[in-house]
Amino acid sequence: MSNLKNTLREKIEAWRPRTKMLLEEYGNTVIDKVTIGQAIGGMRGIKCLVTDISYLDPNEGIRYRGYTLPEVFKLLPKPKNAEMPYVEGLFYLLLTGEIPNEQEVLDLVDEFSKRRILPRYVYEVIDAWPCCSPPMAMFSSAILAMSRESFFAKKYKAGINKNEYWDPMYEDGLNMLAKLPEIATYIYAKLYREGKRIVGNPNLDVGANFAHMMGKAKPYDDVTRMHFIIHADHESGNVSAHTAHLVGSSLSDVYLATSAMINGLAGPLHGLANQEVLRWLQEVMERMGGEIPTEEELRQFVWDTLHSGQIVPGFGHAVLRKTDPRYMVQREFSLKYLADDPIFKYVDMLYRIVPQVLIEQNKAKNPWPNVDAQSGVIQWHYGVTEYDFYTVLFGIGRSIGIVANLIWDRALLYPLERPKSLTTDMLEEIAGIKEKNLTHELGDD
Ligand code: HAX
Repeated sequence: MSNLKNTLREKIEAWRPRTKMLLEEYGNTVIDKVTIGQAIGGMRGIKCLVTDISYLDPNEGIRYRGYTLPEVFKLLPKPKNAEMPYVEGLFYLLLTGEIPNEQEVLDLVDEFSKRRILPRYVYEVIDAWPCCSPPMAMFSSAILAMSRESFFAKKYKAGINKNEYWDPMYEDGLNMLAKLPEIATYIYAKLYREGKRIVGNPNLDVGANFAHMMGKAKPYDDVTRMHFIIHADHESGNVSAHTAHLVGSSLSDVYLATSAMINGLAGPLHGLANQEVLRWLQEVMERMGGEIPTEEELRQFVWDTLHSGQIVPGFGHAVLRKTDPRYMVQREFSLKYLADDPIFKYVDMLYRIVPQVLIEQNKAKNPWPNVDAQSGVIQWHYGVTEYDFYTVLFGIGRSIGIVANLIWDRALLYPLERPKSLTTDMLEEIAGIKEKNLTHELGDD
């Protein structure tokens, strides 16, 4: 058994009594009240999910296992000549809560490398898609197809003890994560490089191998590491993480749950926002004939977008109430490497202008930029200009947190997720307005 799996087994055994005690002795303790506004309004702020992988503070932003992003980037081991840490090290941290040492990360690099080869039929599933299909749909279908490889499904059929569920989930999770860069780069080659694929190099870590398969030189390996690390997790309530948790709660395997989460990530209010930012920027650039607009011209463009009933992609958040630290990590990188790129100049201007406009409009609860306002521009700078592909990159990163969560969901035996719904009549009764409405309808006031 690998060191990581041994460490994880010890952690799980130590953790289980905590969950058991909370359930058995404090199961009736009230956490929060639920309002009608929350029930109709997308369940904002209802505290009814549990995860120890990450926590999102509205003002501070994300912490992975208690560490802020700057701490994660500082503490995790880095490859030689790299500015960004190993992606594999982040997976170790999310899974165990511990910062791995160099050797523990190298062992994991080796594990990922051994598990990365794709079954032949996965290429065939991707090839079966007609030309110009959406990359996220192709990505989701390739992951879904691999459900036939699931150890968990096989073990379940054979009658596994529920205390051991997490073990085949771990195997499935690592197998799948190791293969995602191969799938993504194959889709990229098929859609945008006439099928000319660069075969992976088993001697490289995930970040460097992804850059290699995309045909990109340094520092794209660091761009990849940074991108996958900042997108890995954002606690459990966002659409992608929540979808994976919900689907996994019916004991669906890792492939089924991750394919579903990719479908949720592909919506423009969630992960697709990163490519929407680029599409929207192209519109501004076209309108300006390639010239950098003045601040006044850009402000007018933002207002025109809002007045036409559209959203400004890359700004706002359902939980955050300050600038997203994931945005700041990328901004710092961009100020260092992209400062003279005209497209970064646009983004820099938007950073100053959009919040002012959204504050003036007085609708968005959070006018500040989120992770998606900056990520696409970095890809564009390094020659990945096919912005339809950007959410696939987000999907690889997010899968790292999804797998860590799914393994722990099974380890702690979290049950089937099944909240309760009410009808509008019932809400009106609770609000005490049902009688009033009826009288009004009868014209009897
Ligand atoms: N542009 C225009 N209007 C916005 C806005 C934006 N960027 N952000 C919020 N608003 C509007 C909402 O549409 C809503 O309007 P209505 O009352 O007319 O429905 C109002 O302000 C209140 O919304 P909110 O409570 O502040 O925000 P929500 O929790 O409802 O939604 C969203 C959060 C992220 C979906 C929202 O801010 C948005 O649409 N942003 C743009 C898309 C985007 O960048 N998405 C990515 C978010 C991060 C992420 O998940 N990455 O994957």
